[in-house]
Amino acid sequence: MKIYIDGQLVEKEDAKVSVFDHGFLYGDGVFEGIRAYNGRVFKLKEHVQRLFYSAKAIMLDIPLSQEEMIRAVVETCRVNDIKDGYIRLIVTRGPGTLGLNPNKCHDQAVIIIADKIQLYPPELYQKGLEIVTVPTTRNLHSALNPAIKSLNYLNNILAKIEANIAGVEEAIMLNSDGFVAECTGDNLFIIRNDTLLTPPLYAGALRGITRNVVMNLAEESGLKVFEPNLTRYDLYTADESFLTGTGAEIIPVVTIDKRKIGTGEPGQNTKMLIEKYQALTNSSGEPIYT
Ligand code: PXG
Repeated sequence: MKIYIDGQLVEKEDAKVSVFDHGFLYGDGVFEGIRAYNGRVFKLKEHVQRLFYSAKAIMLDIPLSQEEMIRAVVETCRVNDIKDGYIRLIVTRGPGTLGLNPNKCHDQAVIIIADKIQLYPPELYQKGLEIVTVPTTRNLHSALNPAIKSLNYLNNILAKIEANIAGVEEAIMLNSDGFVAECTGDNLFIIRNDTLLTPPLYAGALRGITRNVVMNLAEESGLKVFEPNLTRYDLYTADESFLTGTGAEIIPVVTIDKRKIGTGEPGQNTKMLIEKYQALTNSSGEPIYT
């Protein structure tokens, strides 16, 4: 496997960052998780744009243009013979001193890993997920805005630990007002009648790229789409629920805090959206091989 690091494609064993890198010392950096389907990188432009927005928010200069980053991702996929894969894009503040002052860092590291995709077990998609709300609330947007996809994921990891302790795979995080924000690595949706609902971004959700695609697919399919504040009561009384994310794609949710959602089986609209999403991922994206 070849890793892109600072403009070079090097063997995995040689792809190393300094222990003084502030990405390692402080989680000072940004990242993206992207997927390739059928020889194409899905929504690459959108992911690269979000990476640059995350970087801008933390005043991190990325030493490439967005177009150069797109070309670097495609090239990294090509040399690794990726047809279906998972791409991790990382930009760190670079090596500095032990103090947290970012001005001491001058050499941002740009890393691109293009690996085989590790799919979730297919049973999860057929049976649906059981998830719970957890005590750890989502970061305040006035503190570390959840829109920034930073290397500091401890907020989400704490919630994931709480989900694991509760014996489930994923956690619903509320914000400090008690409204639903998102899950640890996925956005959350519910369906009631012919309406698709997901929390507004300011409730503390990442501007998910899958979230956006699904909202468009839903509208095209005649569902109404709204982004109101959602309470746990709204979740418990929904007809259907699912999560969206680059890794998970669209995964049905069948219980929340032990309350059955709808019939307790993946819903019809959810299944319809899964089909449409699969059709789209298999037929669009930035070509790796021309
Ligand atoms: N919320 C959070 C906190 C995320 O980290 C999403 C929502 C969904 O966003 P996208 O743009 O992917 O639809 C994410 C993305 C992993 C992994 O390894 C997690 C994500 C992406 C890729 C891999 O768990 N989360």
